[in-house]
Amino acid sequence: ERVALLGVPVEVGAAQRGTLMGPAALRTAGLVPMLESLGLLVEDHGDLMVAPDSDLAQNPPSNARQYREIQSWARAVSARAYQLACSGALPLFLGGDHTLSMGSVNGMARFWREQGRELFLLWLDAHADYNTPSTTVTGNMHGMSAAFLCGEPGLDQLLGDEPRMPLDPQHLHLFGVRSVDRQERLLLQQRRINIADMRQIDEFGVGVLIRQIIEQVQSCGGVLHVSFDVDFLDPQLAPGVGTMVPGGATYREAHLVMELLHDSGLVGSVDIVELNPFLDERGRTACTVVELIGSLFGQRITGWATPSAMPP
Ligand code: DIR
Ligand code: MN
Ligand code: MN
Ligand code: MN
Repeated sequence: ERVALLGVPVEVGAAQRGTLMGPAALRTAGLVPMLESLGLLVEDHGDLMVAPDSDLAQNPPSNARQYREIQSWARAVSARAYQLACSGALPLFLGGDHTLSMGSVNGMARFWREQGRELFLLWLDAHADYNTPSTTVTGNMHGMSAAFLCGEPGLDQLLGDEPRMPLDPQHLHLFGVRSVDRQERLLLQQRRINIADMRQIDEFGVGVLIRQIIEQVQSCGGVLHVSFDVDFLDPQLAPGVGTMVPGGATYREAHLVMELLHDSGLVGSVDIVELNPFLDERGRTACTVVELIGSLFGQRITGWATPSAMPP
């Protein structure tokens, strides 16, 4: 299997600078040799660069900070995602802040639509990222990615000539949520977005909840894009993020999520976002994230498959 890495050093979607160093930190933490040790053929496409967009015709929406720069990134990432998917590789996007997904998921959605398969989106995140320019408190665009991808209005010209492929909101699964803004919550309710919040994870466990999502995708013949915001993890485990929210996923919960996703065989593309090496403790978060990517790509504790049934 071929895995195509693409670094996307975008940082202006978040409040804190520093996520532009994310791709470098993941490479320094040994991402490529780790994937190769699993028998994968890794193509590293390096880091994407963008020129400031010349499309200045329309006024940027208010309450969307750094709109023009994000617009350049989103258009370029969407086009590259589509291209990489067409090459037959499994794209792994290294962020960068979570605005990266506005491009990566859009490009993957275009590819899978042409293949006649439905795209599902698993959003591992402390936040819902379901704000629009009308609901946002901060104006930071990384808090708007999931809403944008579900076709919520307010950023309609963001992708320019790049075909926009809005997802069915029922194909989005928010997972690990523990911080939602007031107006954002209303929108999530109105759209009946699927949410496994930390309360549900505490009660039912990640095993049950992830299997439910996998079953939905399987029953539709769908394919899954995994968008992993590093703040999904508990801050004690992953301090290298700009917005730490207590009460996140533990080390083993996160690995189990990744192991189950790998075993499902349904993952077609992945984002790793919001890693901020400037705030990290000597690369600790980057190393933890590389281990988790290992589980997502088939690393096993024993080297053989763990039976999914309970032991007799
Ligand atoms: C907050 C924080 N909901 C916002 N969002 C994110 O700014 O809209 N922080 N994504 O990482
Ligand atoms: Mn996020
Ligand atoms: Mn987040
Ligand atoms: Mn459907």
